[in-house]
Amino acid sequence: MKLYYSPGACSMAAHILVNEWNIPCEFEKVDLKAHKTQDGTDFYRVNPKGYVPAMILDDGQLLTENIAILSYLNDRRNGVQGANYQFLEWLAFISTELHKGIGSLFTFTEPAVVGMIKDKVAKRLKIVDEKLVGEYLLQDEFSAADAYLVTILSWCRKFQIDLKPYSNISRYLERMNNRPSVQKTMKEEGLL
Ligand SMILES: N[C@@H](CCC(=O)N[C@@H](CS)C(=O)NCC(=O)O)C(=O)O
Repeated sequence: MKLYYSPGACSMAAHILVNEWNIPCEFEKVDLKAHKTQDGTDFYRVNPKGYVPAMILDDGQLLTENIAILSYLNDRRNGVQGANYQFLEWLAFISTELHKGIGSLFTFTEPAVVGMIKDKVAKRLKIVDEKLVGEYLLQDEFSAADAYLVTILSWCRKFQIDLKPYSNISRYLERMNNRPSVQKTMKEEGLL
């Protein structure tokens, strides 16, 4: 297992847990400005999201998002591996990056700030677009992560965030918006 961290950044929580519970783990420091790891590797090649924490699990799989990584370490310590960490990873990403990102446009209206928020949101939407190759976010089934993503993406129109450049997201949203449960919900909430 290997933890990519930056000194004092939010990756420190995972670092503390690894030390607290003596979990075997290697560490590699990341320069977040240059997006390079200690050995000069382009960090985007390790984690396309470009941020820490990022953890390479023993089976070589990449796990990102504090909530997913901290849950993984907690479960590992308690000997109860088996949660769906990819599911947690999606929920955490939607919550911390998209919900908090797009949602902040309800509060901030100053054009320069709005511009900065939208630039960051655009990077996050690109990540979603690249990963959204199947019908749903996870495997072959509609999940809570889809319900969350559809809800947050529904705010894009209000804030003039054009989703057309993201072809996978656009197709996904059309499929999701046509689902009976989504239609029923929007009718019940007076949105249709
Ligand atoms: N959604 C991520 C956010 C992680 C995050 O914000 N990491 C910061 C350090 S505290 C970072 O690496 N920022 C650099 C960047 O985004 O390029 C999580 O909850 O783990």
